[in-house]
Amino acid sequence: AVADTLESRLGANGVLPNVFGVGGDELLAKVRGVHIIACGTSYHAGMVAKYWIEEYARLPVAVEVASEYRYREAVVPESTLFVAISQSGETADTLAAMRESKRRGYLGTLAICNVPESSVVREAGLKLMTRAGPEIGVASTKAFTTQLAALALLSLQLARQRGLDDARYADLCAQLQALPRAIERALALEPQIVELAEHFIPRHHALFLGRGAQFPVALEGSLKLKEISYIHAEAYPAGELKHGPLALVDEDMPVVAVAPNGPLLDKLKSNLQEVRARGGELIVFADHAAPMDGNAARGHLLRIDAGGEFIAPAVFTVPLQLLAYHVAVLRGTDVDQPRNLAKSVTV
Ligand code: F1P
Repeated sequence: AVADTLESRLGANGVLPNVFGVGGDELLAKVRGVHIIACGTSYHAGMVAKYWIEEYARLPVAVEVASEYRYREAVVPESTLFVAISQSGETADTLAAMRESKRRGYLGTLAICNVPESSVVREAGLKLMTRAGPEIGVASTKAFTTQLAALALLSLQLARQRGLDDARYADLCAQLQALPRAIERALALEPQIVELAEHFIPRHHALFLGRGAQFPVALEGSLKLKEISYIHAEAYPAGELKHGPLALVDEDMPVVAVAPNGPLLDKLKSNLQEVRARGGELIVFADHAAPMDGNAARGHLLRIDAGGEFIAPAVFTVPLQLLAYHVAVLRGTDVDQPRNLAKSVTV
């Protein structure tokens, strides 16, 4: 699904022309800021994009849940792009936020969506379709990774137009080209993840930690666990632990940490040390190149070849989705039809 979403949009020299529709490139060149609005899993995808667009395009980005956005008087600076992300394109809150945005003086509206004939797509000026195919289960999975692929294309296009240097742009494009293969490598970790899932069976709570662009990935991992296994899960930026959630940590609390390689790794390792000191059971998903010394590696350590810092959030999502899936299977819940949830919330 991710390969399909990138296909015919990313060439050897970067993002191809008119990926966002006719006139899209010209409109994006005028953008001076971005507001992203979505619900649930789609909201988490938007949160990842904030890190990408701010880092690579140096444009200010605000991300908000659609159910709040439309009830407050958001300030819209000049030349701001409104981006609605929705798998179904029929989520009532997202649609209502989009209609409200028309009153608020945006430069334009971009829909990132999986259903071409949906209301969100019909009402947007620019569109970028994800090509996830039909989602069978209620909980979004490939919708999320394809949204990340689409948002990565948007980030690259904005970055290029805002003067990102050639070498960096080429490196980011090469990482994105390699994303489908990196996801396949992550899927191959399934046997190890089945074993990890057993640690959650006698448990009622779990904590997920991430830093930087991996914080929204931790949020998404905890949402998947909640949605399909009914285990209470919370996600925090790892540096927030000491500001409250550390009080929850004891030997009954599995703590899942996403530890990619990069400048935040050392910070994360000291956060993990705080968990370990309180007897928490650590399950660490770490980039294969991330140095995890003896102490940092204590607990359960699973190595992942993320294929680069840019695409790492999309790659690390996969083992977290598999973990939620296998915990749910072991607990005997209905993975495709979780209680109380609907695929598309149209009211
Ligand atoms: C938003 C969403 C999904 C979630 C569930 C309920 O849907 O929150 O992320 O998995 O299905 O709706 P959408 O706007 O992305 O279709």
